[in-house]
Amino acid sequence: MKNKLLINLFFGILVMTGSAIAASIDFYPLNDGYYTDWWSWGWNEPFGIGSCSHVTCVDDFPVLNTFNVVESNVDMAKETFTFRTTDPTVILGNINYVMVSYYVKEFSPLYTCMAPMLRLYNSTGGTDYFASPWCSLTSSFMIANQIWATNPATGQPWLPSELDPAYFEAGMRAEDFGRTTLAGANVSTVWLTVDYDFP
Ligand SMILES: [Ca+2]
Ligand SMILES: [Ca+2]
Repeated sequence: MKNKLLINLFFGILVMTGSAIAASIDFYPLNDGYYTDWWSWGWNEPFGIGSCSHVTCVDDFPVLNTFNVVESNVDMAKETFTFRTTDPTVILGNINYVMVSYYVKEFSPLYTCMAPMLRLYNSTGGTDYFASPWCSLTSSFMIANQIWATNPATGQPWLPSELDPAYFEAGMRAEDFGRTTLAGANVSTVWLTVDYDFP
């Protein structure tokens, strides 16, 4: 409700000025998705009690946290998550892009390659979509971003309803790339940023 009130205030200002303002909203992991091929490693937060589950290994906030991870060096191993939508109706205007961000490093110096992926659902089931793999991961954690400017299932701009946890999962696949580097990565955090314009 607070967000809606803020949006309404902004909307009022925009009507007066007649110009659009870009805004963004972040979404954090909610649950394990369809794929849990990677393995979870590390303690739970905040006090190191118990081991993290897949989703609790990557839902950390602040996002630059290396307390726990999911990792794999198995070629074609997939891992996906659903994301918490604060309230999709706060997105009133056109979505410019959906960006999936990862706090990621290599699995080991020989295993440095993963591809961002989405799993999207419609009435007939789920389909996987892959971006070009990243094969230059290093021993240091870094933020890496994958922008999906349109929904790959439709080729059209994203709609807020398509980001609902029932329809949208994002994650990654360990994969070899031309066999010059081997599949493998270590991911500590995954999150979404939705960039949109107020109408
Ligand atoms: Ca966590
Ligand atoms: Ca983590």
